[in-house]
This record gives sequence, C-alpha cells and structure tokens, in this order.
Amino acid sequence: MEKKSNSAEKILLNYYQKERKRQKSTLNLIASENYPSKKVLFYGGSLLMNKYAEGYPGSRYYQGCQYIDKIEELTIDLAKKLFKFEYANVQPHSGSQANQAVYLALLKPGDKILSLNLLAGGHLTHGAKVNFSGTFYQVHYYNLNPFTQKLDYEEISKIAQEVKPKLIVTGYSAYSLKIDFAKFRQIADRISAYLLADIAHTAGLVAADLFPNPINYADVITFTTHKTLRGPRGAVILAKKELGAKIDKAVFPGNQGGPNPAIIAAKAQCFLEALQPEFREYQKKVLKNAKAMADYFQKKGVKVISGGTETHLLLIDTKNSYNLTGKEAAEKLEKIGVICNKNMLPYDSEKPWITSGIRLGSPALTTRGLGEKEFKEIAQIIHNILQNPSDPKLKKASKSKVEILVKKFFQSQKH
Ligand code: DSN
Repeated sequence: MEKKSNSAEKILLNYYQKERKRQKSTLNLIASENYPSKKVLFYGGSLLMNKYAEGYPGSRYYQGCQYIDKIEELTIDLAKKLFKFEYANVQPHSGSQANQAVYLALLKPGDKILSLNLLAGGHLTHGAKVNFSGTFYQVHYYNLNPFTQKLDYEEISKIAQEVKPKLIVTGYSAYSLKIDFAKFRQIADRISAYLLADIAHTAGLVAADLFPNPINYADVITFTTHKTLRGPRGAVILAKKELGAKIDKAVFPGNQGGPNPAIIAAKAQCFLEALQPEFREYQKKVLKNAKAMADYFQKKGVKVISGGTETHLLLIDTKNSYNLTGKEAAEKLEKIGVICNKNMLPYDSEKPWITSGIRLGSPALTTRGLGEKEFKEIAQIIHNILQNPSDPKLKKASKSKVEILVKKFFQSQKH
C-alpha cells in the first residue's frame, strides 16, 4: 500500500516538473496568463490557507482569526488605494464567482442583463446559455459593429432602450480596444440600469493609469488578480459604498463559504507591487509589445480584428488570412513551442471548439523580459508558420528560433 502511494507521489511530482519544464521552454502568448513574483507565490501557497475564516474582519464564525482579520483589512485597503475606489471585497475565489456575487446582490432570477455577445469577446458569466448567468437571468446581447468590429455605442443605446435591462455589462475577455465607460454610464442612466465593468483582463493597465478607468462610471467593478495584474489566481469586487453591504452578503454567505486567506495575502502582495513605479513601466511595455505584434501582422495584410490593439491582446482572423481554423492554427503553433488559444471572432460561423481565429497577448512574455524586437520576431515566426504549415524545414527552423528566445530570456531563471 505504502509502495503504491510512494509511486503515486513520484508520478505527481513528475507531472509538476514536466509542467514546470513546459512553462520554461515555450513562448506563452495566452492573454489571460502571467507569472507572479516569488513573494506572491509564497503567500499563495503558505500556511495561511490552513485557516477557516468565514465572515469578515471583526465578525467571523471561527476563533483564531486575529491575524487573518488584519491581513484581509490590509488587502482591502490596498485594493481601494490602488483603484481609488471606496469599497472592496477581496474574498472571491475567481472572476466567475465575483460576477455571480454581483448578480446575486443586484438582480432577482429572471431579471434582464444586457451584455456583449460571447462571440464578440464577452465572457461566459456575461450571459452564455451554458453558464449560470444564461440560466437564471434573461440575457440580451449587443454586438460589435459588423464592419468596424468596434463597440457601437449608438446601437448599444438603442438596444438598451428597447430591452430596458436591470444591469448592463461592459469589460471583455477578447476585445482589443479602449472602452468609453462614460458612454456606458449615460446609456445605463437613461434606463436606470446598474453598470457592471468586468475589467478582469485590463485591471493591470487600469491600475497603472494606462487604460480608461471605470471608477467614476460603474456601480460595480469586478476583476481577476492573475492576468495583467500579475497576482494570484482570484478576484476582487469594487463597488459604490452604498452597495457594499449587499455585495458582502452575496459573496458570503450567498456564494462562497470560507475565503482563502493565503490567496488574500497574495492579493495584498500583488497590490503592493502594482503600486510601485516599476509596475507602470511593465504595463507600458505590455502595451508596446502587443502593438508591435499587431503592427507586424497588419503590415503583412493579416486580418487583425477591430483593426489593431490598444490593450495587451489582439485577435487574428486565421480563417481568412491563412485558411486555417483557430483550432488548427493554435495546434500548429503549439508544435513549434508558441502557446496561444483559439478564439471565437465577431459573428463567427464556427463552433467554439473550432473557431476562426486566435488570441495573442503580451503580459506573460513581457514579464519574462521580452521587448518589442522579440515580439516582432515572434509575430514573424507565427506568420511564416501559419502561411506554410506543412513545410518541415520551416517548422524545424521556427522551433529553434523559439528555443533561442527561451534560452536567452528565461530558461535558466530559477523562478
Ligand atoms: N478564461 C479567461 C480568459 O482566457 O480570458 C477569462 O476568464
């Protein structure tokens, strides 16, 4: 029996080491991933996770929470300082649970939500049929303009007037341009709707003042801490003060049991890092690097959705540019060590498992130290391989170019 568990332990460790090696030998262009600091990893995996702390600082259901209380209070203060907002709940385990708590706090089952169609860059929790949001609420969609592939505020306003939703959702997972939150506020005000800004993707850019900030416009803001923010896997809800009590109740006991104090401490560490001037420099590079890739593709006549990028990500129409589905393109790239994800495009006719495009993001490799020159080089590698996916010589050459970049920038780093 003991022998068996020993060998299972070895197998587990072996898979961990293999995953570590994979992360250290590939170029990661997944727009929602990043590499947090050692300190964030330390707190996230620390003994703080041993503690049950249902409730909130000062009113817990368990004894022994005096230090956990202080940690959560500090994390809340740092979140409010970083985003200049008046209320924060730092307990949500994920972005999905953060959004779920917001709906629970503000809506009743059957109430109407207006959000961006999932195909055009929205998120599952913004009302997809297969998600709780599409099951419990009546979801209506706005879409990107079919010609410009940009948000069309007049059209959104028209739909909002017709539908009269109780909640409008803005903030996206795969939209590469800036968002006019003031316009969304006007649209919401005309019909007395709540406005939720889900800035999971752009939180790091917002914290660094490099992307429009919804603080003066949204009633509630949700974001994850592990994407551009470079923190632990988890989420935060910011809200107008008067909604705070409702949101707290919806997170716990409404939606979650005990929080994870280890991850809460790791969020505090992440916010501390985001308050440093170097973080802003990092986010500037994130933007420049994404733009370097988008510019390269556009120069080559590749179809970049929405005409380019003003964020950390871009979408490429692989079907029209290379005659490859998103699935085929992402798989070809994985074979040479470039990791990205297939992505639905606005008005996509393919199934979500196939898709017509890929999404490329710059946060992870920017953390690894790559700059505009390297991002341009990576765009070139991608372009060449997608143009000639069956050329074995090119495949070999591309693989070794990837290996050179990996070796030069991060393979030997301990972290
Ligand atoms: N799955 C995330 C992303 O990749 O954008 C969103 O939650």
